[in-house]
Amino acid sequence: YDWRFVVEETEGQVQYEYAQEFAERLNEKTDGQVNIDVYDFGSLGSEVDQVEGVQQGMFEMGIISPGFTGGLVAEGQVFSLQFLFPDDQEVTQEILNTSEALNTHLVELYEAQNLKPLAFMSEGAMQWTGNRELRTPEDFNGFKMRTQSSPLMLETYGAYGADPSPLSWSELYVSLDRGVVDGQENPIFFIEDASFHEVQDHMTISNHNTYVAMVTINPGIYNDLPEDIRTALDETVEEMRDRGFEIQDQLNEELLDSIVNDTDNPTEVIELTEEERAEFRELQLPIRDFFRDEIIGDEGREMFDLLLEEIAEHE
Ligand code: 6CS
Repeated sequence: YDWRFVVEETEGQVQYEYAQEFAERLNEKTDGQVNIDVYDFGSLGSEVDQVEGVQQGMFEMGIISPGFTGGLVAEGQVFSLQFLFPDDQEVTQEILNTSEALNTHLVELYEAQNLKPLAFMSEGAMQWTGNRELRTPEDFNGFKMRTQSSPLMLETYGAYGADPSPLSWSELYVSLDRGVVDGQENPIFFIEDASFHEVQDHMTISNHNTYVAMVTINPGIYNDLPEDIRTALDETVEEMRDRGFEIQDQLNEELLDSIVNDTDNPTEVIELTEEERAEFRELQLPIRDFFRDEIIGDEGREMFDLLLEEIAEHE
């Protein structure tokens, strides 16, 4: 088997490092029967093109951010709801690993669109960067916020009075530099590695959401695998759960230091207090109802209600 595994990130970033290690482990487990080439972001089109590539089987595997599938599987936008998962990243990863709502119900909704999520992984807590200080919801008034292509983000950022616009990350650095957009959200490792801090003067440690990505495979490819290969693949997915967590944890920690110590590109870093975070959280609560009542269907509601229960059990 010669597979193409496409990721939305480049060397040194979480998805790429995850995919490389996944490829090595699966190759070893199958005595060389499965050879995976990892394709980093850029050469194969936008994030949305990559989603289509996995759906069509042009790429056997891909790491996909649900934020780029908002038009395809409305329920996947659950990951754009801010302040939904616990702040503790380990607890959140535990929910992502074990949730029946996600690993059974949401997976089925994706499978109906010819994408099979094998795992949901945290790439870390998300932070805001901006060309001005972002400390209160009012600071977002009229703020041109870059988002992924998830229609629900119009609501989540609209709740702060911001003006969200979807962009591929390939265009983000230039857009921030030229003021086409005023700011963006991402985990710290990505802000540093994509050098957004060079063109943004402020970073807010808001931990307003967890960046979740899905490790996916084309369902036709998966279903046609002989049992021994499929078992090896499933085992690799299990082994990589902890590794994925470790990779993001280490990168997020190391690269925060690089942002703080980059004297050539000074960035004012502020950390929100719990009181300040509560103001944002309050404004996001009605968006959950909007998502539940207006965006998703009956199957989606079953998934979402179960997920809320699972989260409550972990809190
Ligand atoms: O902001 C984005 O769109 C990108 N952020 C991450 C952490 N990974 C890939 C994604 O395209």
